[in-house]
Amino acid sequence: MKAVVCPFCGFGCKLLIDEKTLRVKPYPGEPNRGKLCPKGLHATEFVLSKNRLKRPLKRVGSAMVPVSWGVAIDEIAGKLLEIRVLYGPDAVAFLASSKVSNEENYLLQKIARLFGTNNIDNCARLCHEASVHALKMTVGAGAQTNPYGDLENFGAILIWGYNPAETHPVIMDYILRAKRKGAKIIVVDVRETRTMAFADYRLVIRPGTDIALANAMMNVIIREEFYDGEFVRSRTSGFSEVKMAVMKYTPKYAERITGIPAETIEKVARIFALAGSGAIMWGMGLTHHVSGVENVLAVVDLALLLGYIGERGGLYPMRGQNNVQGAAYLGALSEFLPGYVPLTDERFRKRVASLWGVDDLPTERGLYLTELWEAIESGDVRALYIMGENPAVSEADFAQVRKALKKLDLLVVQDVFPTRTSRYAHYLLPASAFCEKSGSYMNSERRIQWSERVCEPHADSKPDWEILTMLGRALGLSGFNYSSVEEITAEYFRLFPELEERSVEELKNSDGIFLPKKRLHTWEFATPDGKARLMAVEQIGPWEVPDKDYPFVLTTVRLIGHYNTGEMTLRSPSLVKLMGEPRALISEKDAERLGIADGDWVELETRCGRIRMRAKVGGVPEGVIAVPFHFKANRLTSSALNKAGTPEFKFSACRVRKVRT
Ligand SMILES: Nc1nc2c(c(=O)[nH]1)N[C@H]1C(S)=C(S)[C@@H](COP(=O)(O)OP(=O)(O)OC[C@H]3O[C@@H](n4cnc5c(=O)[nH]c(N)nc54)[C@H](O)[C@@H]3O)O[C@H]1N2
Ligand SMILES: Nc1nc2c(c(=O)[nH]1)N[C@H]1C(S)=C(S)[C@@H](COP(=O)(O)OP(=O)(O)OC[C@H]3O[C@@H](n4cnc5c(=O)[nH]c(N)nc54)[C@H](O)[C@@H]3O)O[C@H]1N2
Ligand code: SF4
Ligand SMILES: [Mo]
Repeated sequence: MKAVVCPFCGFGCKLLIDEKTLRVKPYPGEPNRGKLCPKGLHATEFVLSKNRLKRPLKRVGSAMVPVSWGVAIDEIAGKLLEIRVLYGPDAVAFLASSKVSNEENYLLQKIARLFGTNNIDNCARLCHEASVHALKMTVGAGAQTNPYGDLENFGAILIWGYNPAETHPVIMDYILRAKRKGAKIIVVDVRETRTMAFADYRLVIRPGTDIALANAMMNVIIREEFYDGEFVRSRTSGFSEVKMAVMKYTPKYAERITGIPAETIEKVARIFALAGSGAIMWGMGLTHHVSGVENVLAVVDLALLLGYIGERGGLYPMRGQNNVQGAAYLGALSEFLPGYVPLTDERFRKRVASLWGVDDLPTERGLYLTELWEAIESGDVRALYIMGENPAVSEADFAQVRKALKKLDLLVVQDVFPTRTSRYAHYLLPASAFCEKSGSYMNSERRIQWSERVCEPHADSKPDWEILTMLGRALGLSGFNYSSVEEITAEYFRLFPELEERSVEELKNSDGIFLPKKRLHTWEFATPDGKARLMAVEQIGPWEVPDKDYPFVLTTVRLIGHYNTGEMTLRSPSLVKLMGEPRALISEKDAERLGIADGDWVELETRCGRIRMRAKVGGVPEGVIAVPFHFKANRLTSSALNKAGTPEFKFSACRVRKVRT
């Protein structure tokens, strides 16, 4: 049996995989403590799929023909260098992957920066980047503050725009243990989620009105003097601005905006404040809005007012993909160096440069993943190298993305499968799957875990780090002589003072290492003055509001057995069987008015496009339609971005009609 990090969600379970049968059992130790969800249990099925990419392919006319690794890598490097000569390094962009290891993300961002550009990003941009920005502004570090285990010690858990019963099922075990010990569970969502079934208080809120609710809770907490005065005085700044800002958000005022009764707001504010300790866990219901950064600021303010930090509480922006935290920490973001260090931090930048054998690195922020498509349209970006991302499905308004992908002079896709994105590729490179390689991954609680290799790479595929080592060498970059993944691990350990004394062996023989440490901000915040900054925010509306032509609010959600763009889970027979056909949720009242019965086909249309699927009646309030995102939802969503560059996936004006098909 080998211990392997689950290739799906950011909770970061470990799987025990049998080398001969590839059967999966749960790892008994931390963090999953003998538990797995259906995706983890069936994680090796996609590895055995007949659809796997077998060898490098190159476009010749409309066909993809096999080529050797040597030819593929040399030609790709040659074209990248040619584009750099003609248009400069910023005409090339790289997308790293939250699905691959720390080492592999580290290598791709190293290639990008040594090549001369900060155009390196990953799907964190589509996900929790708003949380990263808000946390940087307030507490100084853009990550979850406490380990999962702390949840069991808190008096209340506020779960906001987050549905872990489907998206991080194993963390429900921690949440339910906390509940058994007496913690009050409060859930805020725009619909009745599976998670709500376990809650003591269920708040169904109007989409996009979360700031009004958070401000109203703070209004009650300040008015009734339930906040932690000592903590606010000694460890934060900005209290008077927040106090002023929330004054007008009385529960009555917030009721009109959020649809939640004033008495409920009051009650929940008191329960959360009087619990004495508490966690706020949040997900895409907060970040996927044009107000994403401000939404997160509002809930962080709420926690800070109560002093819910350190032993007394935690901020849990629950990370999505199995290595999204690692990809970001290792520098695969266009505005940060490794460790979320700003590009303008000259001392650190020069230190990284000297480790890589050069004088300096580019300092100007690169393009966000979500800004690429316009830059391709305008001719500013000519080449795109994508490792393990599927933007032709995962990006908002994907018709625009697909149009842009067609315009590229060079598109390289490195994936385990042919994908919707790889249809536009000039070169398609077969990557080995998670259990065919070893390396380290970082989960949502910032625990770095080692993942062992279980079996040989499929056909002529190669682990991503090997492909990138070849690419780095072909580009003539210095220091790309790695002959084992451990050499790369040891190199990235040198970037972080907390890891300098730790060894790869120690990582391999433990339940993981927390970076920078288990619990953040217990005594001091990571800000320049050591204090947290409370940031007053006002309710902000969506980019487009429903009107008479598009009267519904469309939101997009996740289902337990489907994963993101479906490339992996739709190739797992057990999961496909478990899940059945996707449905669009519509309320009983709306369905009745439009003559829609359970299972009828409906057409959903927004200003971006239209799709057809079967309807499921119930589970959402009047005026809201919820569609699983894993299929074609992004034909509908708008590409309006928030301050962190994340699209408004959770709010589009939409119309619905019954159709015959
Ligand atoms: N099974 C499964 N698990 C996954 C994934 C998957 O695809 N499938 N993906 C992984 C990834 S990448 C991520 S980022 C995480 C995401 O995990 P979650 O954040 O839990 O996922 P979502 O279902 O996208 O959104 C959460 C909730 O936000 C609610 N919501 C929508 N709009 C609003 C709003 O305006 N306000 C509030 N308060 N709530 C709102 C939705 O109804 C939904 O229940 O899951 C990870 N785990
Ligand atoms: N409407 C709507 N859109 C959304 C969201 C939403 O809630 N609603 N959520 C957004 C969020 S939170 C996210 S994170 C994004 C996710 O967006 P993506 O990251 O684009 O989606 P994935 O399906 O996770 O794509 C991962 C790809 O990596 C490949 N892969 C897997 N393992 C490996 C490997 O070892 N090596 C290589 N090279 N490739 C590998 C898979 O085959 C797949 O093609 O989607 C976003 N889009
Ligand atoms: S909870 Fe997440 S990490 Fe654990 S088995 Fe399920 S998908 Fe994998
Ligand atoms: Mo995500």
